[in-house]
Amino acid sequence: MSGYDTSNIFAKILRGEIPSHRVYEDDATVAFMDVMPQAEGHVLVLPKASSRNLLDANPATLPALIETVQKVAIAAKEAFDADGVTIMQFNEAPAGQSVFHLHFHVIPRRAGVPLRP
Ligand code: IU
Repeated sequence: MSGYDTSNIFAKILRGEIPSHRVYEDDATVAFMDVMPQAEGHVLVLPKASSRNLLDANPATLPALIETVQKVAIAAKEAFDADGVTIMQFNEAPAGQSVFHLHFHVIPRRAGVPLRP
């Protein structure tokens, strides 16, 4: 598979066709709560630019994206009184990607609490 399908669920969220709980937004990026959180405070960070995943992203869009990942990670760690933050990102279905608009998972972690599957 390759290419960008504009009917993916995150494209619909970005267009405002489906609601989301947005926690951050700027000109280039958006962050919203994951609907099936693997731990309390699980946030997804996306570029507004249409990229299937990291492998096909325009490199020029990446500095803003990683800056938002860092901002959200710091804020989520504080907000959820976490001990650390797991950041994950998957590329193509065999690697675990299920929604084909580039996104980073930002997951606050507490000592001794495993991720939910
Ligand atoms: P993945 O990296 O593509 O595997 O992750 C997709 C994530 O999108 C996953 O954690 C889902 O719980 C999440 N998600 C969502 O937040 N809202 C939705 O409507 C759908 C998936 I579909």
